[in-house]
Amino acid sequence: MNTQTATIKPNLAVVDGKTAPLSEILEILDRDGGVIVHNMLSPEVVARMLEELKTTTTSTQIGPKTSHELVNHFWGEQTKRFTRLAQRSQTFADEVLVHPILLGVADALLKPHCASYWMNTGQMMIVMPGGNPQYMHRDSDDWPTMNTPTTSICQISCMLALSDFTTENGATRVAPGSHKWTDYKREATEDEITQAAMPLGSGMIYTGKVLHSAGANKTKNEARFGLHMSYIYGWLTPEEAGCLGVTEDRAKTLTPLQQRLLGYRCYDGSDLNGGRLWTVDYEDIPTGLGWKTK
Ligand SMILES: O=C(O)CCC(=O)C(=O)O
Repeated sequence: MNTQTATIKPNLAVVDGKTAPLSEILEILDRDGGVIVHNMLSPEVVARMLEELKTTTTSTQIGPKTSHELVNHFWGEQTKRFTRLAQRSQTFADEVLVHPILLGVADALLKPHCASYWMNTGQMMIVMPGGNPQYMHRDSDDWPTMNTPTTSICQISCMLALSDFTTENGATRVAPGSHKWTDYKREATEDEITQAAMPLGSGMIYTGKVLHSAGANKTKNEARFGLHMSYIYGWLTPEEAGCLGVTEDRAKTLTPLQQRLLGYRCYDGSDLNGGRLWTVDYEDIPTGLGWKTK
C-alpha cells in the first residue's frame, strides 16, 4: 500500500489522488472512517474557484445568522458559511460537484442502497482566527435513525482544503475509527483525536459515521478556507435545498449529472422496489417544468 501518515497521532492515512486506486481509498475509509487525499484539486482550480466565490466570501458575515440556538452552537462563532456554490461558481460545478474520486467513493458506498445519490450540501466553511473548536459530531446525525452503529453508510463527505490546513489554523479534528464504535453516545477523548493537516488542494474524505469537528484557528490573521462537499442517498432529504439555490436558467446550462446531483432530476427507485420521488406533475423535473432538453 502506498500510504504515508500525517505527523499527528492517532494518524489519518494519506494517499495521492493522482495515483491511489479507488480500492485503496475505500479500504482506508472502511478501516479509519476518513482518509486524506492529496492533489484532488490543482492550485489553479482552487484559485479560480476562490476568485468566483470572492464576492460572497467578502460579503458573508462571520458567525451564525440564525436565531436557532443549536444551529448557532454548531456553526462556530468565528466561521463564515455559505452554500449555493453551483450557482456561484462554474469551477465548483465542474471540478468539485462531479469530482471523479468523490463520485467513485459515492458509487461504491451509497449506490448499493439507492438508485442514485444527490448532493447533501456544498458549503464553504471559512474558519477565521479566534473562537473555539467546534463540538465533535457525526454528520449523519442529521438523520438519527439512519446513523447507528449498525446502519449502513448513508453519507459520503469531503473537506477540501482551499488553503493549507494546519493544526494552528483549524484543520478538521477527526477521531479515526469512531465509525466502528458500538456506542455512538460515547465522546472522543483528546488522545483519540487527530487533525487533518494537509496542503491546499487536498481533501479529507470521510463517512457520515465518523466523529469530527472544525478545529480552532489559533493564528493571528490567517483564514482557513475549507469546502465541505457531501452526498447522500437520493431518497433522503438533504441539508441544502440544492435546486432552490440554483436558478432554473442556470440549471439548464449544467449537465444531466450535475442537474441530478443538485435536485433537478427525479429519483427513480423502481428498480430497487422503491418509489419515484421528487417529481413535477408526476414527471421527471425537466419534462414537468416544460424544459426543452434537446
Ligand atoms: O470545518 C471543518 O473542518 C468541519 C466542520 C464540520 O464538520 C461541520 O460544520 O459539519
